[in-house]
Parts: sequence; C-alpha cells; structure tokens
Amino acid sequence: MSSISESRGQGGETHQTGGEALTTNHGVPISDNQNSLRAGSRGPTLLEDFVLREKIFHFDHERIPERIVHARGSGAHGYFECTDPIPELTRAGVLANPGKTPVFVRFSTVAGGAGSVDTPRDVRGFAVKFYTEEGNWDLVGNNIPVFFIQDAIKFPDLIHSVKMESDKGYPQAASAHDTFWDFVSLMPESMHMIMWAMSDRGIPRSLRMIEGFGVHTFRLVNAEGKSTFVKFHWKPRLGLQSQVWNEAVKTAGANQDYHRQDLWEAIEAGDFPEWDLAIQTFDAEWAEKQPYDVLDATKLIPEEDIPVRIVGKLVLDRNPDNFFAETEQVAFLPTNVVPGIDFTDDPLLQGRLFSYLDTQKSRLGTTNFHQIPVNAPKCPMHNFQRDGMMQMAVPKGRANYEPNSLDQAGEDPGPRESEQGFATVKSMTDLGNQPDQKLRVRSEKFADHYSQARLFYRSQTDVEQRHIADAITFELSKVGLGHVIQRILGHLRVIDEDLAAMVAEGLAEDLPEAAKPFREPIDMAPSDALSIAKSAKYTMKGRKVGILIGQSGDQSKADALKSALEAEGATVELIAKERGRAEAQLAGSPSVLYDAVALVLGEEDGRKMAKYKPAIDFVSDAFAHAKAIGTDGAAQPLLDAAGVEKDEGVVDLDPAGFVKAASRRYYAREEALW
Ligand code: HDE
Repeated sequence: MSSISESRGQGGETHQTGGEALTTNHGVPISDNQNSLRAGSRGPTLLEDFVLREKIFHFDHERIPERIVHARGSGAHGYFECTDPIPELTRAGVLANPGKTPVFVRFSTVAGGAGSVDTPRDVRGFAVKFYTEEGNWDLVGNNIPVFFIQDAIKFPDLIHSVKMESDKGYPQAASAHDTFWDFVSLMPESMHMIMWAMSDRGIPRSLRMIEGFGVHTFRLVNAEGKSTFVKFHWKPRLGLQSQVWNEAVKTAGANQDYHRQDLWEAIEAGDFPEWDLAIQTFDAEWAEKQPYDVLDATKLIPEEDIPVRIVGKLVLDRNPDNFFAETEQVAFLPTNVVPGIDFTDDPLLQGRLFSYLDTQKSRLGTTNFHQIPVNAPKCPMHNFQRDGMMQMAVPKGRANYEPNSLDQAGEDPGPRESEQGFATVKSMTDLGNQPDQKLRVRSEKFADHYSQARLFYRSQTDVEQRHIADAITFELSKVGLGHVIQRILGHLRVIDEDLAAMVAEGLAEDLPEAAKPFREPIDMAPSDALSIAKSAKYTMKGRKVGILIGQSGDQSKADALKSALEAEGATVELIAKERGRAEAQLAGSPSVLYDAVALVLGEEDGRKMAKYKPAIDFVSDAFAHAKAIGTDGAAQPLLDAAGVEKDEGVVDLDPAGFVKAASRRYYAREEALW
C-alpha cells in the first residue's frame, strides 16, 4: 500500500497513479469491491455495509445543478502572452507587461442542457479566466459582439423564451420555436443580434474557428488613474469557418460531441488552438459623436471606425485532467477584474455583475467555491472571510477581524489594505450621464434598433445573405403563431426589403406593413470585418479530410494524398466499409465530419458503392455542403448515384491539386439552387 503522502498532491488533490490500495473516502482499505454485505449468500443486504452505503451515497450526489444558460461547455488550459504591452492604457500587469499568464477557457452553447449536442444554431460562449499576479480576471464573452437585449432586467424573459417551452419540455437546444420568436418579435432591440445568430456565426465549424468578444464597453485604467474605454476581441489564428445548416443538423446525429472532440484532439495532437487578443480603444469625446451609445450592448463599433490593435495571444495547450472538477466547476465572474481594468455603466453588464456570483452559490453549493482548484487564484490570497460550507482553508491565529492591534501582542494581525489595490473609476458623468435622479428609463441614444442590423446584413456577401434568409425561413417555419411570423417580417422590412422578400417567399407568406421604428435607421458604411467570407483564410491547418478507400482502391494513392495533406497541417482519416481496413468505418463516418473528401476506389468498388446508401450519402452530402471531392474515373458510378456535377471543387486525385482544392468550400453550388 502506498503512503498517504504519495497519493495526495500538494493542493490536496488526489492522484490516481494506479496500484494503490482501494479505500473508502475515510482511508479504510477495502477488501471486496464486487459484493455487498449480505445475511447469507442469498439474503438481504445489511445496513452495516458502510462500504456500499458510502459508495452509493456519493454516487447519488454526483450531479450538481447545471448552468441555467451555457450548460454545455468544453474547457482547456493554456496561457495568454502579452506581446504588445499597453502600460500607457492600463496598469493591469497582464496587459501592461510582456509575458505569460496562465488561463482556463470554457466554450459553450447557450440554450441547450449539459447533455445536448454541440452543433445547434446558437451563440457560443467564450469565457477566459486569466490567473494574473494581481488576482483573477475573467473575460466572460461570446462569439458574437452584441447581445439580444439592452437591460439585464429582460434576461430571464429572453432565456425563458429560448429554452424548451415550459409546458412541453421541448425543443431542446433550439431557438426555432414559438416562444423565442414571439419574444424577439416584441423586442426590436434584438434584431441586430438576430442577424448574427442567423448568420453562419451561429453554426461554427470548430471552437478553434470562432471569434470571441467581451461585448460590453469596459475601461482600462493606467497608473495615473486615466481611464480609456475598451472593447475586447479574440481573433482565431485559423480564421473563421462555419458549417452549413444541413451539415450542422446531420453532424448532431453523427457526433453529438463534434466540437468537444475536435478541441480535445487538436490539443492532444499538439496542434494548439490560438487567438490574438485585440482591443478597440476610444475616449468619451469620440463616443459622444457616435449615432449609437457605447453603453448599449446591442451595438458594435465597426473596425473601420476604430481599428483593432493586437496586444497578445491566447494558446490552449493542455486538456483538463477531469471534466467535472475543472470544466463543470469553473465559475466565471464578470466581477473578477484586476487593478487597471474596470466596468462601465452598460445596464446589461451592471446586471451581470450581480448574477454570476449569485449563480455560483446555487450551482456549487457554497460561498467557498473560490477554493476549488480551477477557481482559486494562483497569486496569494488573504482576507478575513472565514468558515462557511466546505471550508478547505485552515487559517491560523485569531485575527479574523480588522482593524486589530494583535501585532502589539506579538500575534499575526493578518493582511492589510494596499494603495495598489483595486480602485473604482470615480466618474459617473464622463459619458454625459446626470446621476441626479433615480429613473427606470433608457438613454435616448439606445433607441435605434435597426441601423446596425442593416449594417451587418449589408456587409455580407450574397451567399452569406442567402444563408441568413434561409436560416430565418427555417426558424420561422417551426413557428406556429402566424401573427409572430408577420411581426418578424415587419421588422425584416425595416432592416432590408430584399431580406424580407426572400424570407416571405420561402415561407409563402404575404409581406405585412413594415414595422414602425421608434427612430428611423441610418445607412452605415458596410464593414468587411463583419463578413466571414470576405476575410476567409484558405488553409489546410485545422481541417480534416476523409479518404474513402475501396477494397480494390490503390493504397499508394491514398498514402500519397494523406502525406501531402498532413504536410500542409491537415488531419486525415482513412475510411473503409470495413473498420479493420482503415481508421474509420464508412457507415459511422459520414462526410459531415470532414472538410473535404477523396474517393480512392477500384472499378468494382465504384459500381458496388453506387448502391450502398452510406457511400451515396457520403458523396452527395460532401457535394451539397460545398466541399472539395477528390476522385477519378473509377468512382464515376458513385458520383452519378450521388448527383455530383463536375465543378472546380471536384478534382482528380493528384495530391498537389487536391490539397489546394481542399482548403476551401464551393458555395457557388448553392447559387445554382437560388
Ligand atoms: Fe451570461 N450567465 N448572462 N452572458 N454567460 C451565465 O453564469 C447572465 C451575458 C456568458 O462557461 C451564468 O456561471 C445575465 C452576455 C458566458 O461558465 C449566469 C446576463 C454574455 C457564460 C449568467 C447575461 C454572457 C455565461 C450561468 C444579462 C456575453 C458561461 C452560469 C445581464 C458577453 C460561462 C454562470 C461558463 C453564464 C447570467 C448576459 C456570456 C446565470 C443575467 C451579454 C460565456 O450567471
């Protein structure tokens, strides 16, 4: 039996190194983990069996309440490296000094439960906990830079409406239902975010290929106490990539954990996901001149107006050791800021400052949740807070209050305040606020709900606009309330008449009167940074290719393709009808799991597979989802059965040509359907 000191880590964590004696939670060695204690070999189980009772007792309580939003998530460890320090803007060491800061990141979907799928149309959470030397800084953002609502008081309504309907208990992880569209149809401020959520941003290809945004305007505060407004952006080094809707739906069936597995495997393979941290900074004078309010979370600042400046990079290089202990128990708090970073009076952010601390108590059960290893700061932490459920710390001495004069008696008096400590920016008026009355009103500047929805829509390419129209058409086709559909069409008319017409046509609905905006929208200059397609990166890095090899297929061709693809940074999987001949089995590996496919078949395979549904689907889906297909004459019967028409994305099996073709998608195929 190994000693206690060997089996316990320094932080009190238990290591499973294997081979140690099995014990109860109280350290008593167990001789039999197969049979409960019975009165006779066929008799009742005895209450005396403390081994059984402890095991079942613990098991019964293994689950904790899931997050009310963002329940399904995937996490990873890594570091943030400040490469372009900004001490002139902030005294926060994490951004003011070059160097690395450890982080834990959790990505999530919003609406679905913890056991739901990875690929619904949804917003993605992008929450980063920086373990800085001055305490934890949590940047709890999303992959969309704006939000549905302007004021925290509407958040429970928004979430109730999007979650499964409260009588039926469905649909799970889907916004395509009556109550969500009813709510947003009555909240025109949500229209901008609706455009984003219905765009390809709502169905990302991989968590490694999403942007992240702090959403709210925050403040940076320098050593002189000067405050500068800031928006935070994460830019994925792999570029942005998305699925198409039909693909996302099928992926949910093929691999419920598609994003989680992709993230895990990339990190295991040493292919570490990376993002640049970029900031947009501005002062009150600039803010005052904008037609929108920088405190309104339904608005963004176009990058053409304020370019982003890269200050560092995020690298995720270590998978969690334990999903529950880390990814499930991590507690993000927008209130976790460090000296040099501060809040603004954005009314959505202000509400969040209450909610997250509150929710952790109900989720993790104790005010001491900050002691859980993934939540604990990595810098020293001292205060006079004591006791509480599940207290892990063992404070010494009797200094649990201050001021005290225990030092005069030679005792440890405990920690002191520091002049370097966090100090709130004092001004409440630098954005023109007049805090002389208590009011339940919103600033006039929050009243334009359509200009930026229009800006987003009109900044997209034709294909992207069509995807938005198709997504709204799909979602509304699941709405049974006719008046809600009409009300949405009324909003769409204000955003863009062509968009409204496309959706109405798709639904075979008449167009209603346009909605009456409280404030007439303005036409803002389109912003290329809002389009995924306009800044697409054609690369094999982060992409996965499936090579279908037939029984009489030329293995050397498959090998040549594989090495050419891997040399460019792609992951490759060989797929065969029989698992034993390859890395994956065709029936369980549909082409939705790959970014491009190649068919290495013999003549006989081509003919046989033309009658085999998984093979036909493999090819027809790859084609419909705008993917490159590498093929040769032997596969022709299968291509015919799958309805593939030759185009620039259907290429032969020459490795160089295929590698080039496989680095992008061929959306022109969709245009043929318009
Ligand atoms: Fe959250 N949100 N939220 N949210 N949120 C939570 O906190 C809330 C909002 C975001 O991986 C909860 O620990 C309110 C905006 C992420 O653990 C809860 C409002 C943005 C995560 C909560 C918002 C977010 C959460 C649930 C309106 C983007 C997952 C569990 C005022 C900037 C963090 C938890 C993780 C989680 C409340 C709006 C992002 C209930 C009241 C805007 C990424 O506290």
